[in-house]
Amino acid sequence: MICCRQGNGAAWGGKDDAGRKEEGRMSDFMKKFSLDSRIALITGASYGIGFAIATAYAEAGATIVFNDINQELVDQGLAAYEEKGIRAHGYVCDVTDEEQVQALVARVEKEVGVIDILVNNAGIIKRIPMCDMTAEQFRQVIDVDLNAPFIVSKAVIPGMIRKGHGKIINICSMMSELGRETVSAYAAAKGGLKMLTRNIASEYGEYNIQCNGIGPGYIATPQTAPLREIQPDGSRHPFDQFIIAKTPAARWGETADLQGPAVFLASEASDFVNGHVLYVDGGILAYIGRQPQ
Ligand code: NAP
Ligand code: GCO
Repeated sequence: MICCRQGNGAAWGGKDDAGRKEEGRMSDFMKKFSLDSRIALITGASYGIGFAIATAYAEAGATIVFNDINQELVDQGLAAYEEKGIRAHGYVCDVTDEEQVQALVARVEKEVGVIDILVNNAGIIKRIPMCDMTAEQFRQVIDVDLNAPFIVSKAVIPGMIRKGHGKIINICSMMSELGRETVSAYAAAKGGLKMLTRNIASEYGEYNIQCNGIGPGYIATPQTAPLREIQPDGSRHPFDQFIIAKTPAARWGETADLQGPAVFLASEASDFVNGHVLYVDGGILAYIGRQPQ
């Protein structure tokens, strides 16, 4: 089978030995981006970014396993996946509870199979001025956004080692690099998550496990809805306008913007990418910001 690089993109489709393009066949090169026969656990994926990543993984051939914090959300998620023609496996599990996580992974390995891909997506944020924040509130954010990725990664790595490969993707943030008012706990957690990503990459790379991060910019999900509320006078939220000015793409991200990067980092195409945080931010981190008109 010949794979040639022509301007018409023929390199992406297979050609038979007679040089005829075989319609619909995926070239050997493109198979590197396939997730066929892979089992992917995406935490907190009943909706939002996790749901979008999971649907992309299903499209790429993976079996989808997700958890959420209560049965109602899991059922909501199962229905949402079914609406997209995806038969997902949903489980109730609080990712901050090590016993629940260990039990979840054992049950998934028994009912579905050993996990090949983990996306540590579940997360919370509390927007409170630091000096008004209680230590308990700070701890709650660290618990979900940093301790939980440690707990879940620790639970799935042994299976990945047995299998001889694994992909761990931590959902970081602009706050892995930048601070801002009222998000001290979240920034501390996401900064720590960047370094946990690098450490997992360092410690388990020899087992053919790659651990990378995705750093979304400002994405339109329930988590950022308060920052985009239309004001009583019908104007856009000041923060909404601020983000538009800080983003070269001059728009909020959509969860769909994260799907391609997430598939890449979960596929064999990224087997030599390890310990990297891929920022999917429309250029925010590169940009000083649009000057006021
Ligand atoms: P979201 O809409 O708030 O969804 C977060 C999901 O995590 C929800 O399903 C939530 O369930 C679940 N979750 C929270 N705590 C949990 C726990 N202890 N155990 C299990 N599940 C739990 O957030 P999102 O915007 O999709 O964000 C997803 C991830 O991307 C988060 O890590 C967030 O920090 C990160 N991120 C978001 C943005 C953005 O602009 N949206 C940008 C950068 C990074 P509940 O409904 O019960 O809370
Ligand atoms: C905030 C936002 C951000 C985004 C995201 C940016 O209040 O600043 O919620 O933290 O969620 O993390 O990458």
